[in-house]
Amino acid sequence: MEVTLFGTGTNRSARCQWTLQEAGIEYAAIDRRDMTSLEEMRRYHPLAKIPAAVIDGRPLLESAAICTYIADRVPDAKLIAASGTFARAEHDQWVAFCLAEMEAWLWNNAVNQYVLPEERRITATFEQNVHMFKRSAAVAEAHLAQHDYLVEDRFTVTDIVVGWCLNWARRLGHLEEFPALGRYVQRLLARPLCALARD
Ligand SMILES: N[C@@H](CCC(=O)N[C@@H](CS)C(=O)NCC(=O)O)C(=O)O
Repeated sequence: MEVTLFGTGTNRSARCQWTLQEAGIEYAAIDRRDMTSLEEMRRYHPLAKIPAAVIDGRPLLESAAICTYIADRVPDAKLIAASGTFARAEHDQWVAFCLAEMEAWLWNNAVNQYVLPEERRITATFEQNVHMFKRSAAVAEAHLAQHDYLVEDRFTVTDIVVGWCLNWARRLGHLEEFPALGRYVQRLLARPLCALARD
């Protein structure tokens, strides 16, 4: 499997770096200054975002899709349940829940704090976004108060995808009222190959 990953560091490309490491796949990592404003990046991601990957010659975008595909391609690494199993449906559930019901709210705040040029930013929904994030985080909190990991009670790629988002929330100070999520993120950070930001 030949993989080129665009994006390094602790941004969302960390999900892909971590999955590749857990799967034991060597890969080429590409990073340049201001990469997301490079026109050339649109060859790999139409919005010039990171991460983007080229896997066996074909471009693939969206961190969760890249991670899921890598996990599927390396079954011996046991990072994901087989397609068609209920555990696989739970993976899809948590990934969709993470991206749509948790990460989107945090991203909206980021977009209006430092991604968009100042004249396009809207600050009126900051508090509401945090409220909506926390409403969903309570769902993950209830699950992780009973389980160490999200699916099959073992570490999987689902934890890599969701863990990145929850670690971002921790760094923003949004996990204080969620002790199980705090413990979960620490459990992930303690893993030797973890690529999440520690600060
Ligand atoms: N849903 C995408 C989000 C990708 C994304 O927004 N990446 C950020 C870095 S973490 C980025 O490229 N931001 C630059 C921009 O939005 O212009 C994924 O999970 O891959």
